[in-house]
Amino acid sequence: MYSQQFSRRWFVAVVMTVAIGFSSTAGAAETNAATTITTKKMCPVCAKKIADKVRKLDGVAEVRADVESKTFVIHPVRGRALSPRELWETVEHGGEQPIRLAGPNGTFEAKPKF
Ligand SMILES: [Cu+2]
Repeated sequence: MYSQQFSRRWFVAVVMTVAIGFSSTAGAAETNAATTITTKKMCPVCAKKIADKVRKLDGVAEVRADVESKTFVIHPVRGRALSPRELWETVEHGGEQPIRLAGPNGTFEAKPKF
């Protein structure tokens, strides 16, 4: 009797933790999701130049370039949406060819239309 009640309480506690954890993750994804752009090649010089250009775009809070994985991870200012097309073009104009963009608006393997 005692142990049954105990395990039921435990079960409720676990379910609540999972629910809270899930909803806070979902909330973060809506308002502050990062965009990851993968490029065909990436040299350190272009990576830095492109990161500096992307960082200057309106609504961008933080950019990290990783030469090893050929990716740029772009974080928006909280609550701001970034244009996948503008991000793609900024990387392209900086001298590297994007091959994939994954962000809150979806995943693209060609230049997004918006
Ligand atoms: Cu380069």
